[in-house]
Amino acid sequence: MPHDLVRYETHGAVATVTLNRPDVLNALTRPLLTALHDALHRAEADGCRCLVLTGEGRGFCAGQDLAEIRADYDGDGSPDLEALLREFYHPVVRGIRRLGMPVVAAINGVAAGAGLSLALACDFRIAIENARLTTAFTRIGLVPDAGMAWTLPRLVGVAQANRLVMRSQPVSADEALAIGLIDEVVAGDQFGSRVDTFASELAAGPTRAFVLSRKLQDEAATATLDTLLDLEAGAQLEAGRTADHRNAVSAFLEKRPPAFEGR
Ligand code: LHQ
Repeated sequence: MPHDLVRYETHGAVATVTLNRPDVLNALTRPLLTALHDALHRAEADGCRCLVLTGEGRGFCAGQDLAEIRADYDGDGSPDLEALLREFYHPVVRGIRRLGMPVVAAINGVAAGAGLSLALACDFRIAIENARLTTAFTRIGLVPDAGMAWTLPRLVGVAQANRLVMRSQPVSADEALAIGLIDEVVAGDQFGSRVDTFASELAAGPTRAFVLSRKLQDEAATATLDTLLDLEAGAQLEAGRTADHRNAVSAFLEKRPPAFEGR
């Protein structure tokens, strides 16, 4: 992994991936996005069962590093943002949505632009109480990217998504919770321990069922009911053949708590 643009640590079955450019609120550069993509694969290779994405310092992520792309605007003034997205952002977004374990965004501070997009691509969002969230894109004359036009309206509805994108005002953690943009707000002194507990609980869960559920719900976004019913039959066939399912049924019938192994 190049340098420590992204820190990767494991505790038990939880991988924590920390964006590590605190001086610029963890703004995203090409090398950082590559390192993030590598870290996702590493968590899978290590057999982890939950991944936490967070930021070093006072920010979660300020989106694309605008200084990095500035040079692209010299010359004829027509930067190829499509190539930047396709080559560096899209693999990360797909990597998160297809990761073989649940993913938690631990939003430790401001999240802006594609930084917010990354948080929205995760399965869960826990924010520190003083976090601010802003789409930021239209403020610099861009459209939402890194999947936000797909994730945002699914979380908060089209009207709120439209307001958040076109007005682009920062939203507090409390407002974000109220509109469904995030799942929890936690006081600063309890943030780390709450994230640890949340992630450990997920890591002790039925990992295959979690991942299949995410996939099914993503597919449902564009499927007809008939198509979705076919997809759910296939997913349930697979879930039904996991050891976790069989063991959990036995545990229920024997009136003891299940012990999931993620397979
Ligand atoms: C930054 C950044 C930053 C560089 C803070 N870059 N340095 C776009 C283009 C192409 C293709 C791919 O996709 C995208 C997606 C995008 O993400 S577009 C959106 C890009 N992000 C933004 O427009 C957000 C820009 N940042 C801000 O509006 C503010 O910094 C926020 C609201 C995030 C935080 O405000 P403050 O808490 O007041 O912090 P600050 O502004 O003082 O920032 C601290 C430092 O971080 C500062 O550097 P300095 O040397 O003065 O201490 C900023 O220049 C630097 N920084 N964001 N995106």
